[in-house]
Amino acid sequence: MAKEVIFGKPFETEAIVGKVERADSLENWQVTQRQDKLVFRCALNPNDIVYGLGEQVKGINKRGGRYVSYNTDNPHQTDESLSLYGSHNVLIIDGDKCFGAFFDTPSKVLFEIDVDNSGEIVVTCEPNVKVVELQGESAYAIAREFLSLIGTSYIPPLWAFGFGQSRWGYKTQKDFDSVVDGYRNAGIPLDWVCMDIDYMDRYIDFTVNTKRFPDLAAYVGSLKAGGIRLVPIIDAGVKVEPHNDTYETGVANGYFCTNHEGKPFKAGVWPGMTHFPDFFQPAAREWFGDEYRKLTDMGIEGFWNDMNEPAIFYSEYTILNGLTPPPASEGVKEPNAYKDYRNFYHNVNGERVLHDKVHNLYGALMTRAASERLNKILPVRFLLFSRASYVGAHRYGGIWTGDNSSDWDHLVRNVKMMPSLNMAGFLYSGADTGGFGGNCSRELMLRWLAFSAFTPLMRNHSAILTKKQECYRYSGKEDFQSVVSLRYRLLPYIYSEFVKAALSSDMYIKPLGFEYDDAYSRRTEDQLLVGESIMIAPVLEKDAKGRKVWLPEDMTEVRYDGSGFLCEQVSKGMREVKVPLGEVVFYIRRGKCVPVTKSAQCTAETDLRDVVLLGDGKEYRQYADDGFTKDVTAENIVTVKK
Ligand code: MIG
Repeated sequence: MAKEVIFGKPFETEAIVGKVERADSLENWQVTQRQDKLVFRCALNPNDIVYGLGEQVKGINKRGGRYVSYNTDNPHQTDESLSLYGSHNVLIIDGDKCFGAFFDTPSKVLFEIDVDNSGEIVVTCEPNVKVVELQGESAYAIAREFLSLIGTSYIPPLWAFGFGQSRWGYKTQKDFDSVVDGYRNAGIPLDWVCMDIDYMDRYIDFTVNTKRFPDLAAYVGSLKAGGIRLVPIIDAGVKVEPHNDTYETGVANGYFCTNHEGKPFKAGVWPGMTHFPDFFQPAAREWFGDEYRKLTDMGIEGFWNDMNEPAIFYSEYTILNGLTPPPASEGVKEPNAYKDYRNFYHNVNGERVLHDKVHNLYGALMTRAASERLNKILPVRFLLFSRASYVGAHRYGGIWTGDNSSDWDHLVRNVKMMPSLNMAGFLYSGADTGGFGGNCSRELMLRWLAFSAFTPLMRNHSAILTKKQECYRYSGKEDFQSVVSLRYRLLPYIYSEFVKAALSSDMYIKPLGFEYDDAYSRRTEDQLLVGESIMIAPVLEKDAKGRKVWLPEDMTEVRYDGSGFLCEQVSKGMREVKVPLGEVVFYIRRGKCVPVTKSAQCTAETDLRDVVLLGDGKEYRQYADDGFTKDVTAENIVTVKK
């Protein structure tokens, strides 16, 4: 059983919900005190692989890197980035001996993992921390133990496994109509469209700009009838403005974070000056969560929570000190927002707690606020994903990986990050397909879609002022029909594998090394296992006609070209594969099956039970329900035979 050792008085994050034994000292780590910090060290063998850290850069094996858990609005992700939007402090060391550890603290943590070939892991954090030591025979076993300790994943409705289109810059009902029509006319499937900040009245949460949407409820209804759902964004900051109902109620009840004087803290974000809801107060969570009702009352069934690190553009402090607000890019030692994280407080059971000390939990608690309330408000499952997160937030919603770029490097990072996110619990996750910043070429979009077709969250999203990247805008729509329709044909598999992983505390996307122990599989970072049957080897290079694929065993190679599945038995070993744009090649593991259904324009038209099994297995355990019911149980898993 996992053991926990308590140092000082750690903040209760509720990340761990399973049973853990209390111990006096750590088995695998040496602990020293340096000034006011604790330092944990463990030696590495040259061949050890270090897995973990969830939403972080540099690949699956974390050796040779420095990583800081401190949720950051970072629109310039590179392999040198120290912090992204989430903090997932779990490490799994895979070598002669396998062991893992979770450093449970919502304040800043520095991980130095074999930096400059130091041969050791050094973890530095505040003296108040709960360290959970994980045991198991293999890295995979340890990952599963961790998943069972942090609780069952959030499970979205079936439509959230459909394709989503998003762009910062859609403003009016007409803009949304043209997106929906664009997809429908091009015959490219689509299930949902995100509403970014411009649907609101001057960026005020829970309002709708009625000039742009004269009757949102009616509009939501008419789109839903055509199999399309709208998914509005909610930002963390609430505009300071008399008569803004959310603001008034928040102030009257003391639901906002406070400054040094005990007054509501002010920070500048999209709406201008805002207050941040104090999600650490249960009553504030209930109140804010209930605000979502203003939109669910109009038929909305999904949301994305943004800016909840929380992102800060400027504040009274930065203005007073003449600081201009640079983004959290590299080269900038410390984003200005970091200074403000030491300027406001939470009310935790009547005690004033400096935000900096609990920073990494803020976004997670926003997601929890929304999720717990939506669960009460809605009779059906909802879509919810967040930008900022901490371990445990996967019980309440999914995450997307923030502001990436239309760059091949970013596609590679997306691929490598997925298994780490799964290890940290975030099964429902994905990146902005095609890239948020920058201009996405046709080739990059097709390759990226071919990868995202396998990630639970599949959303095309881009930033304002970049080249428009809706699939129907590119030439040669057949290629886009093909790649996106693959997703719909695979829905019985993707949905089943997701639910099975959630119900059994398992990963949905895994590194090859979790199933195969040959030297090559253990080092491969550009191929992944998706569910129990599929191995993918996405094309990740510009101008590539295909790629080299490592087959750790004999498998079925499946080629999809938009019309049908071409299956071929291929042998263990290295293989050169041609993958034209518009085609997708994937592999089915030996003795396994993949159920596929007919193509559809949306999940409402998908029949999960009308399947054909591919692969050389004999049967498949399929999860199938109506896609909405909240009662997701293993009883809905049936065996489908060939
Ligand atoms: O300061 O709402 O990551 O997905 O489109 C930018 C506008 C605010 C950041 C999110 C992005 C979203 C954008 N937001």
